[in-house]
Amino acid sequence: MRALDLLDRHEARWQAATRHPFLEGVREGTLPDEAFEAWLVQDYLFVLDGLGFQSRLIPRAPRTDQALIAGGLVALEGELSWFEDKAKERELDLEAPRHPTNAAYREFLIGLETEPYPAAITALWAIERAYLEAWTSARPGHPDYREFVEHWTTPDFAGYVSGLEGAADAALEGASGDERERAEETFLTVARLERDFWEMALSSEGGA
Ligand code: HMH
Repeated sequence: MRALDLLDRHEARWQAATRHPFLEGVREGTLPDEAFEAWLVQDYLFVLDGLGFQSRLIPRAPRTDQALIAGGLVALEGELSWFEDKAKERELDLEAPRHPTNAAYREFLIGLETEPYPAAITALWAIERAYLEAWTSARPGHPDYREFVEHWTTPDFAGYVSGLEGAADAALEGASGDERERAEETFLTVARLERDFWEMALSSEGGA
């Protein structure tokens, strides 16, 4: 099994994770402000949680993957500053509580610590690939949101996602049947949580 096989096998669920009315709203400029603001605040908190997950993954990754994951970690830290700037421009408070959907995603990330490495790296690949595809579907993006679309569709980011795919493929290649099953399970959980994340944002009514 290779990472890309998971996309084929679970095409409908992957579509639901990466195509969403939220993203159409970003493309067309029809998104309610509250939805975008709720997404922005919650995604900042998600990236903070991602920083924890990714830093815990480095010591147990094979040597060949450590530079890739550490590079991703540094990019996430920079992304937090970027989110802080974007929140300031919109006068948003980033010290909000996590929405239950985001709290569930956080628990999943924490749980990945006890999953076999092939499952954890497959999850990381799926998380990043989901954003690459989702924001690509919103291209070029309404001018109000264009910088967000550009942020997750750069060649650099696409290159990072390819690197993660290679790491996931290598880990799956050497994985046991049980480990592959765990990887498929974490992939499906990422797909569900990504879809829920868009739903969360779109159903937010003010006071994000
Ligand atoms: C919900 N999924 C979500 N937020 C993100 N920032 C990414 C993936 C990409 O890191």
